[in-house]
Amino acid sequence: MKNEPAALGQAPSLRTGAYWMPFTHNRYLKGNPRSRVLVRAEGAYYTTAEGKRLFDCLSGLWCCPLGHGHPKIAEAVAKQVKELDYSPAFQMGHPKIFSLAERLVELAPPGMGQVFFGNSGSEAVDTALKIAVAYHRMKGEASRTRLIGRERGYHGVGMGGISVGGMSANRKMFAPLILQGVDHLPHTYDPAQMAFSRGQPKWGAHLADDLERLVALHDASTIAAVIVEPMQGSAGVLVPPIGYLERLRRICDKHGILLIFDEVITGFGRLGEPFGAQRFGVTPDMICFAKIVTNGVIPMGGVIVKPAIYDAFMTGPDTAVELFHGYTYSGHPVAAAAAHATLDALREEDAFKRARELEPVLEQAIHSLKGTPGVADIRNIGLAAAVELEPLAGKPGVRALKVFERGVEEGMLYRFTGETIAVAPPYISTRPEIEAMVEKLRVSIRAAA
Ligand code: PXG
Repeated sequence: MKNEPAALGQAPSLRTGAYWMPFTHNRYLKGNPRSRVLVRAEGAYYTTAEGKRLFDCLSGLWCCPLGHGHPKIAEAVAKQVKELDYSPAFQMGHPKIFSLAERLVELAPPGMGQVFFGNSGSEAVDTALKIAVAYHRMKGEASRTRLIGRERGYHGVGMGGISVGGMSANRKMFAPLILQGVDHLPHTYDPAQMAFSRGQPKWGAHLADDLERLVALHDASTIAAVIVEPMQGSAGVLVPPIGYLERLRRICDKHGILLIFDEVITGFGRLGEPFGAQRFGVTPDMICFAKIVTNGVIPMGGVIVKPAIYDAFMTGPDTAVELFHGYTYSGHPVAAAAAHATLDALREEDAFKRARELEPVLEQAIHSLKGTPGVADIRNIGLAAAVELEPLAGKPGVRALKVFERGVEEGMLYRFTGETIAVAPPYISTRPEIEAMVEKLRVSIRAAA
């Protein structure tokens, strides 16, 4: 945990004005940027422009669980750039993307068949929504156009994603752009019933029955798909109640509605299994993925679909394009090489098992924060946890910001949004590192009172 000499000569004089930073308080950060500028990363640690080492408590933004600078991935990327740096995505392919699709299908729960590639979680979600609507049309049910999301859901920032998403801050500014014909299930979080739950809350499976209410309201013949995150990540680790996802699956089956799991965060071991689908024992019709598929090194996302969905499009003359959708960088060779190396490393390092082993360590440590002044709730599952803070009077969000800033002083890069602090440490973390992450969080919360 030794800090390195300041600046490393890489950010000598920083001009910040031209960069409009995403999901960031630009003015506040630019007032004192240096502690927020990262210049290096290695393993589970970042180094700031001030030379401070920070433990990577959220694995980047949930995407780098194998640690930074992974030699296998770095090597695969470098080799691919020299061998085949780009290959046209339309009407052409390259060997690594065909074999990657096959590997992803194998990793997914039984019954999935094909993979459509994009470059991010947002693209994965918009792709899945488009496939859902087009699928019903191909099947002769063109009236099935309605999409059902969930309150507090986060499905990226595309027009489709914000429409099915359920976070008002991400929607209200863009209200005229929100898709028509979208409805939402209630979220499953009720602190009166489940505060300080460990893993899945016992209460709340019945909330899935709200889908029956929406079917009665709109009629099944108008509904294309339901999209949910198996575990709501961005909303602050909201864990599905026991039996909830099973019930959603049953209701979707009963009414011919496609079930989409947005596994952009829960995919590739975050919950100790390849996907949340396996962790919860529920197989959706489509799985959106991104992030960990390349350990965050090169952008990649996509959708894994059941063969029945793919097959529905494979009609008409075989010289006709079947789906009018795709991106210049769909199945990018360098991303594909990074993904192969990531899947190799996940297997060789027995990473899903490692995540499972660390789950109780994180659970025990994080719940020890119960009783710390200012802590309103603690939730965890897999190698992910969130601490909900009581807002400081008249200053929404400021307590979490203060915890974050103190965390940086303590050598920890926590993720703060609203009143929550989220952690999802790398799978390569050690037990002492996870315990230290939580101890420093205790110190930081106390200091932010
Ligand atoms: N779906 C889900 C479930 C996500 O969590 C996206 C889609 C969008 O992915 P892209 O690659 O387009 O950003 C996400 C992204 C956080 C945090 O701190 C979460 C995300 C991104 C950045 C920060 O919780 N999730």
